[in-house]
Amino acid sequence: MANRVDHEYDYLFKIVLIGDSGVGKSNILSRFTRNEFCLESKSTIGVEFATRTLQVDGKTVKAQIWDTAGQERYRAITSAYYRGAVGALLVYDITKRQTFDNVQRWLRELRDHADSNIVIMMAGNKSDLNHLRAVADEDAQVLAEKEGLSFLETSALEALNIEKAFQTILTEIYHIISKKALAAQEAANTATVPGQGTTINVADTSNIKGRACCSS
Ligand SMILES: Nc1nc2c(ncn2[C@@H]2O[C@H](COP(=O)(O)OP(=O)(O)OP(=O)(O)O)[C@@H](O)[C@H]2O)c(=O)[nH]1
Ligand SMILES: [Mg+2]
Repeated sequence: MANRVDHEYDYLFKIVLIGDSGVGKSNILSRFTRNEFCLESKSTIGVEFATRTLQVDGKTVKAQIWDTAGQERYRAITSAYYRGAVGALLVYDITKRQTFDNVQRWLRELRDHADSNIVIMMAGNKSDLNHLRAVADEDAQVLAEKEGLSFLETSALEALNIEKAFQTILTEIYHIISKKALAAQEAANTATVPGQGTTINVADTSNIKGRACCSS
């Protein structure tokens, strides 16, 4: 319809994929957005993004997921990549210890470039390769707890926990956003002097609906 003005979604959330080269970021993205997996995928060059719309707590949420190369020399300008992101999926490969050791480096990068309220989920990918495991599930649990991250082991190949990882991030973001809107509404209500004039609701959540949502 030409004159249709309403959006097809209630919220648009930008999520970034980060982690070392080869951990499976691009395959996690293609599994989640197109239900595709490629055994011989090439390293990402520059930035790509894909979207998927899904239901979160009864709201229609469009997830816009950004993907770039883990390798420094192929990466796009960092600040632009993180700008406006409200969630991050930090991926390591359970068969490569180095990619787990580098999680701290990626957390530092998030701290330097992303919003301080960004929701972070750590994903130990390639859980189908359990026989080649180099990172114990418990080690990751400990790190996740210490750093205050959510954590799941995933397999893009077997489509294991991919949905759950994104659902968890999106739900957490949505809860933060709706709590903020509620707090703003309460503040606006208490600021009104009783019996004088009309209460104007300045916390109308329609302001954030259908727009890239920034958590600041
Ligand atoms: N067994 C297994 N292999 C996987 C899985 N996910 C990705 N791979 C493989 O790991 C390799 C690298 O995957 P990519 O998705 O290209 O990795 P990436 O993190 O995007 O790498 P860069 O773009 O270089 O940063 C490919 O050969 C994939 O087929 C998984 O869950 N299980
Ligand atoms: Mg890639």
